[in-house]
Amino acid sequence: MYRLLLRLLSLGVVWIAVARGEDGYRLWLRYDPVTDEAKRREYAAAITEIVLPTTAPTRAERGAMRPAFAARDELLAGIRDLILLVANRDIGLLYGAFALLREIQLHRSLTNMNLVSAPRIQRRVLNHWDNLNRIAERGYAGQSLWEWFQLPDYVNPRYRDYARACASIGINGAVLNNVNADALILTAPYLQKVSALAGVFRPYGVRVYLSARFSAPVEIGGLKTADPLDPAVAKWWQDKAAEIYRVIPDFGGFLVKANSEGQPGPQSYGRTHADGANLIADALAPYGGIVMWRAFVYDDGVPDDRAKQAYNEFQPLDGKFHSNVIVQIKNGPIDFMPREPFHPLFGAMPHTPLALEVQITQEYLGASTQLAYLGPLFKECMDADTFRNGPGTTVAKIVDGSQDLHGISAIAGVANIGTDRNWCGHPLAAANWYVYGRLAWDHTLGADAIAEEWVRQTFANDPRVVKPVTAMLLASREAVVDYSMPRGLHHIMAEGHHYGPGPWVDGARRADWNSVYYHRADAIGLGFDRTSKGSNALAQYAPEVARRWSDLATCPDELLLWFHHVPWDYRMRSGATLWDELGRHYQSGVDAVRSWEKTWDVLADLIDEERFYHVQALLRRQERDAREWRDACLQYFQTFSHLSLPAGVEAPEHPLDYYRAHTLHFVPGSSSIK
Ligand code: BDP
Repeated sequence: MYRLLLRLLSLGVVWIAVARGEDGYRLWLRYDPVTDEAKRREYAAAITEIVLPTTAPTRAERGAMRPAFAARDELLAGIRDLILLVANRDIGLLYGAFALLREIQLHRSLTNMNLVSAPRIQRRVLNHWDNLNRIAERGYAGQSLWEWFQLPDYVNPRYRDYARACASIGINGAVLNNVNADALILTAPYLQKVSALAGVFRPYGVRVYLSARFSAPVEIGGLKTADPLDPAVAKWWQDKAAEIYRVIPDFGGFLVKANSEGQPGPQSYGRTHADGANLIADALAPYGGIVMWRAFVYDDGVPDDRAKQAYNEFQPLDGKFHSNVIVQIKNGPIDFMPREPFHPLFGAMPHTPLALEVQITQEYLGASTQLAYLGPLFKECMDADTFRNGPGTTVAKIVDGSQDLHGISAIAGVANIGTDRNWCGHPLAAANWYVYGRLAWDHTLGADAIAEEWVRQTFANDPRVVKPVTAMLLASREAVVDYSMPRGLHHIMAEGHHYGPGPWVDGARRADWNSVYYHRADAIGLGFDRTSKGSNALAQYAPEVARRWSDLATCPDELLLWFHHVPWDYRMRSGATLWDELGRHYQSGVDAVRSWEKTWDVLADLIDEERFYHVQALLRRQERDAREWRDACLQYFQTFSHLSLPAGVEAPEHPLDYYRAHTLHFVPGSSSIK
């Protein structure tokens, strides 16, 4: 049986704790010396010896070892007190080692420890929206980590630290390039570069995947067509797969964005998404690779509610995908808004494995300039009940495969990582990378417990730090919703870069790129009617869900304006009118940020100077940004409601015209040159 006591050193897990400034580089893996004397003694007693695996597990033992790892404090043969780390695969030992290190960093007792754990979702993947020119689309933490020009000659040691951080929270896959893909990544020189990265990641159990451009056979293959039913096209993908697996034997597969926002796809040839996905999946099948085919589509030609379009295109294809295709669906039906209802496709494709895609990078939640801990957002979707097979058919159960027992399961998080020294830009934004990984491993964990874990490991175990910082994290997502898009409002941000308010946006080329399309403010009220009297998007949900959300009396307040066009004087559950309640939410979002500024200031002596100052400055900026959202949106909506600002809402700093004219330049994450 594989047994070991802290094979950590041989796995290269332990970072030597060198005294240096706290610049955030070490993330949650700081491994600072334990200073508490009693704890030191206990750990020293527990961790004394390294026992390497000697014999392979017997079949019976393997059968008993379903979990990825187990760590136990045990009296072995009555002689020695040992911590045993047991796993059914080598990588499980690494996961177990990291779990043990987490326990130590959290200052938990190792006596009588009995940790047993297994991932619920098989493929726990980061999606890097990184372009080959190193601009990361919607990336707010510097450039792309991948130095394509220098690879494969120079392999930056940072890649290893990236892989370690991923492995420490169970992430086991990385799509290296943007979903708006450049076919160049599939050419031989780039595959050499990808292979070098794969070589660094391999010991950490992180497999590489690539975004494939559907028209690659034309662009780099010299074919006249990329028609999925053309035999020459099929042959091209087969040859390409063979070439890839020659250099990257454990290649994970392809992620494909097709017929969406101008990307090529099978529909360009009159074929379906299934035809396209199956073509590529068949090429990968002999090697065990998979295709993650995105359902993020909305068609300019169909004058229907954008929230309905993915369902319209994909639901009829249920059961038509080959077994190594997984359909990757964003958490909500529009686009990573601060709050969305769960995507209706999760409850509508029982014969197809479905992956959940969440956005770790904060495209619509203040980029890496504002604090927004996304654990509660991820959990909201995972725990949502689709009612597909009666109550309890949650999105998480569909995604982890326990509901339908598909062969593959996957989850994808759009990464927020870049070349910034602290990896994620905002010193508190790495919490989102962390919570994504932890929930991908086990979605039953609480967003609150994970936030606390992260704070303890990233800052300190001192309760004077842990309590207030955890509380800030936990309140942050809702505060961002409040000051930007409360009560179900969505897609009212500035155009292009998406930073800050833009409820007035109405000149974009496509109707559904305009804010006015989504909020529908008029003299009567506010909100998008998606009931049977409106777009009827609600019909895409199970009857239990549709009934609840269709009825104003049972629709949750926080989704009200997503599903209903509501009069300004409508009485909300609170007793306030819609207009007054809207005002209160905008104000309370601002107030929340102000309260964090105070909380943070108290921590001056408890947090290192570098990170203290950085967060302090960003909170100041966030307060200003929150006020801008409030003042811009309320004054804009006031032009429809003709009501005075609700009591308790501060007077705006500037008139509406000021905000409409306020232009930001060079916003990170945006490819625009202005
Ligand atoms: C939107 C982003 C855009 C992405 C697109 C996608 O604005 O940059 O390309 O999603 O997910 O949120 O494909």
